[in-house]
Amino acid sequence: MTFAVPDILTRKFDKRFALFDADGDGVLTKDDFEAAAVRFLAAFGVPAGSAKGRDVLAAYASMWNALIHSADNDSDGQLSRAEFVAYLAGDEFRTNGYAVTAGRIAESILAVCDTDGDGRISYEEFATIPGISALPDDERREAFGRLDTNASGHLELGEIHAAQRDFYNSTDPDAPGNLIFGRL
Ligand SMILES: [Ca+2]
Ligand SMILES: [Ca+2]
Ligand SMILES: [Ca+2]
Repeated sequence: MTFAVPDILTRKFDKRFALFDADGDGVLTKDDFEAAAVRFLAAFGVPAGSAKGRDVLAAYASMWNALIHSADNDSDGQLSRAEFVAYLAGDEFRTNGYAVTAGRIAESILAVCDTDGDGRISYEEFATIPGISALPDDERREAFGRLDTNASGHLELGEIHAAQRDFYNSTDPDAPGNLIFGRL
């Protein structure tokens, strides 16, 4: 399969790849996804064995299983950057893959990040997310402000889904969700 992946998508998927590649060895493995889930839970003090913790671990495991099943073109049990980018840019992910992978993660993430239980994500809750916590404050505030499309001062579930969908699907360079992991 050869097709040109739009540059904007390549930049976003490269960024996502680097965030998933917990041990930085340039390939994604099952261990990277487990480590990402564990790191995320630890940032919010959620035990891995709790109901919320198990949901998050299951969501990351499900994303890994979908990726390795669909994207591992050379069947070596791990994902190269090229395999990862080609799958995320391809038709299968865009039509079916998103809901069961990134979409599911969005829902379990809200459950964990919403530490005060008001059903939405405050800036402080947002700033605790690994990957986002490492951004400079001005970049993080810009991202939060753009993602809060109804200017309520919080991110609601609809905004989180929209942000994730923008990030994975949109080729619009000004889509707010492009900034979910910081500037491109
Ligand atoms: Ca592979
Ligand atoms: Ca909250
Ligand atoms: Ca909002």
